[in-house]
Amino acid sequence: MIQKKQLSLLNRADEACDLLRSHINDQHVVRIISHNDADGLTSAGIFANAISKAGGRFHVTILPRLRDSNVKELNKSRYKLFVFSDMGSGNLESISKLKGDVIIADHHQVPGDSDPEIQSDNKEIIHVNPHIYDIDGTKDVSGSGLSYLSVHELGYYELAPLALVGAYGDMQFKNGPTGINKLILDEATEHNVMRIEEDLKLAYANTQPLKKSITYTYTPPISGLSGNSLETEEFLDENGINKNETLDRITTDEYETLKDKLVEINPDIYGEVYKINNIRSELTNIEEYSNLLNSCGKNKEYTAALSIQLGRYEQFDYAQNLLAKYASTMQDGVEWIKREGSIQEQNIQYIYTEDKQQKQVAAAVSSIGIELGLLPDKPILSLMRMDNLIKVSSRTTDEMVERGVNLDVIMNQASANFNGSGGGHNIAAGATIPYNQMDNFIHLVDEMVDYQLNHN
Ligand SMILES: [Mn+2]
Repeated sequence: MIQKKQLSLLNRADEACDLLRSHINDQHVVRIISHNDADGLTSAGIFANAISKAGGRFHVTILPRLRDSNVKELNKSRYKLFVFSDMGSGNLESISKLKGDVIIADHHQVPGDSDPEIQSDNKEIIHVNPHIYDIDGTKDVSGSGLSYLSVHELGYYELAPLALVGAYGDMQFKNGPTGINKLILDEATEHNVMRIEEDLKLAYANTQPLKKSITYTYTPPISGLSGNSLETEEFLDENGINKNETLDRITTDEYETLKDKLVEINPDIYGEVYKINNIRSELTNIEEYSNLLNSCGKNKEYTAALSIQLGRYEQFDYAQNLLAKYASTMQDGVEWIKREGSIQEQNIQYIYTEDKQQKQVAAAVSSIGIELGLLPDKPILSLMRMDNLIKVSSRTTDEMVERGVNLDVIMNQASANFNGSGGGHNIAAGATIPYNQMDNFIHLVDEMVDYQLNHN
């Protein structure tokens, strides 16, 4: 059943598709600007695929963050259509000054002081954002989902999996797909481009041997094994399971034993898994595909990330190596959290690093630390030093959001207080602040969380 507000969003996305189609027909090169995480990369991948399938041309730029200066820079080029995906809703003012039509497919919250229904006299701006229609952009649809909706009328159902790969990357699948994500999944299974299977939810199931795959599985956590390589090897040996094979290569007996033993530890480890049909085995699992793109993004290998999505695999082995490295960096990060924990304030906690490897995974391991019970269940800041700036990534849990915590608001307001900038989602948001204001920032965030918890 499609709800009325969902229908309004779908209609807005159809307007975006009409605009896109008219520019493709006029043979304009479409300028795509997207985010550097798995969601942003699949957003760009969806637009790029759809445009090339429709016979058009595109030019993609991937950015870690969209600044007004990036938008201004775009005005120097003579593109007739700009597409901002997984970003843009925070830069409506500067985007409205672009000399060309615009599609924004973004699920980030629109800052309170700007009008989401932005219009311009001499061009079209189509803003496809779930928050305009009171749809939860944190859980129910991602940037890639909105990008998929924005090319939906063209009928390329084979792009639906990318929408779910992106949603997974933005951690929207914790309790299975909901809202628009569920609509997209249903459509994907109807058109046979995806299937739902009951399986073990192990990370890297198709590419890493079980001894690593189990160690690297953090969601859902496997108590005693997640993040523990020695214990995982012992566990597999004791149960007579080949630790050097991937999950899809062990015998049926081994699989059944493994399933029984893991379900004893955490029943959530077995359940619905969403798989892509007609694709090379390494990309079958949306989780693994998402991790692959994410590790390309972390290493600024945007061309590899895009060409894989376009079905060109020249850089595939290279990307797989990045993924394996990323997985082991994550594991080192979990060890780091186990060893050092976090620093406690009244209402929040934080970790701080200047190390290049740790910076890559700080935000992710801060969430994993809470999930594995290594850290308390308070909002967490990962503070990463970049010369005289601090890059902040904040994460919290569904429970804290229900109790009133909104990290989007906090990162936006607290950073503005120190001449920084920030924003994102209620459950996860980021900011950049001057290094010499770090302590003040931490204290302000601590007070703001206290306020949100007690005034909601
Ligand atoms: Mn996103």
